Amino acid sequence: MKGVIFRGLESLVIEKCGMAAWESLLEKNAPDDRVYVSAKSYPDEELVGLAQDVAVALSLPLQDVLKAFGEYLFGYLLQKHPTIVDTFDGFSSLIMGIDSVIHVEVAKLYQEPNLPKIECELVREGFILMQYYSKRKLCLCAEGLVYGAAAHYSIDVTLDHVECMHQGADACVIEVRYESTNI
Ligand code: MNH
Ligand code: ZN
Repeated sequence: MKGVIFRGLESLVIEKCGMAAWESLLEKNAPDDRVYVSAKSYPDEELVGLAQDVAVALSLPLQDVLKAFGEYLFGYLLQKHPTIVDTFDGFSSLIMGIDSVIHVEVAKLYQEPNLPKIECELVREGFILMQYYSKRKLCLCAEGLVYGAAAHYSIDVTLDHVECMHQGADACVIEVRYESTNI
C-alpha cells in the first residue's frame, strides 16, 4: 500500500488521539524509524496492524475503524489531489469514474500502485451497483470512501453490502442508494 494511505491514517489518529498515541502504534507495528513517504509502497500487513491497534485503543470493532478511516481518507485524498476530484460534476459521476478516471490518474502519479477493481453500473438515477475486487479485501474502506464522497457533495447515501469476499464471494457487491438531485 502506498505511503499516502498510511499518512491518511496517521493524520486521523493524530487528530483524534494525539501524536503520542500515533508514535506508540507506529513503534509496535512498524520497523524502527519508519517514516511514510506518499509515493513509496509499504507492506499491507503494516496498515492492517495499525488499524487493528486503533480499534483496540478506541474499543471499537475493526470493521468500524476501517469504515471511519475510509470516510476520513476521502477528504485526505481530496486535499492531496483536488484536481482529480474536480473533474466530476457530482456524486454519481465520481462513483462511476472511480476505475476509469480516478484510479487511472492515480496510476500515472504513483509507480506500480496496487489498486482494487471497482466496476459500477448506474441501474437508474439514485441507484448504483458497485462490484469491488481486491486481494487486500478492503471493501469496508471502499464503503467509507463512498460515504466520504457523499459527504463531500452533501448528499445522503445508503449502502447495502449484499455479497462479500470476507464471506467467500468472488467479489463484493455493494448497492449504493443516493439522493439524486435531478428529479
Ligand atoms: Mn482509491 C486505494 C477505493 C477514491 C486514490 N482506493 C484504494 C483502495 C480502495 C479504494 C478500496 C485500497 C486498495 C484496495 O482495496 O486494494 N477510492 C476508492 C473508492 C473511491 C476512491 C471507493 C471513491 C468513492 N482513491 C479515490 C480518490 C483518490 C484515490 C479520490 C485520489 C485522488 N486510492 C487512491 C490511492 C490508493 C487508493 C493513491 C493507494 C494505491 C496503492 O496503495 O498502491
Ligand atoms: Zn465485502
